[in-house]
Amino acid sequence: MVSWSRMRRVGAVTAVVTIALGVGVAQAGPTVNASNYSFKPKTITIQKGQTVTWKWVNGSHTVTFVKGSYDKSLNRAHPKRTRTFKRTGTYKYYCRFHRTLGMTGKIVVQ
Ligand SMILES: [Cu+2]
Repeated sequence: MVSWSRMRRVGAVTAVVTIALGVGVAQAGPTVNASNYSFKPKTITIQKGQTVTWKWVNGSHTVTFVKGSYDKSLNRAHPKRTRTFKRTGTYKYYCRFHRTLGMTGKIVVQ
């Protein structure tokens, strides 16, 4: 039998955690490396609210999502791109220059 005071304490801690997450601070997430001619890892799974970072390794690429308007170049001048995923789902993306070479990737947001 859990005492009432203990239940209240657990409730308070839960409230604090919920508020902290609700502030909207992007949580760090995994990094995808973009090189000639692939994204590595090709598929990643993250939690809702996490931020993915794409890192330029070599060549000239884009991070272009199949759905939506996210379309960013990734090259020496722009060696890092980030996107925060607020909704669950599967997000497919590709490089506009090397899509036919199989330079595609997928983010699974749980
Ligand atoms: Cu490319």
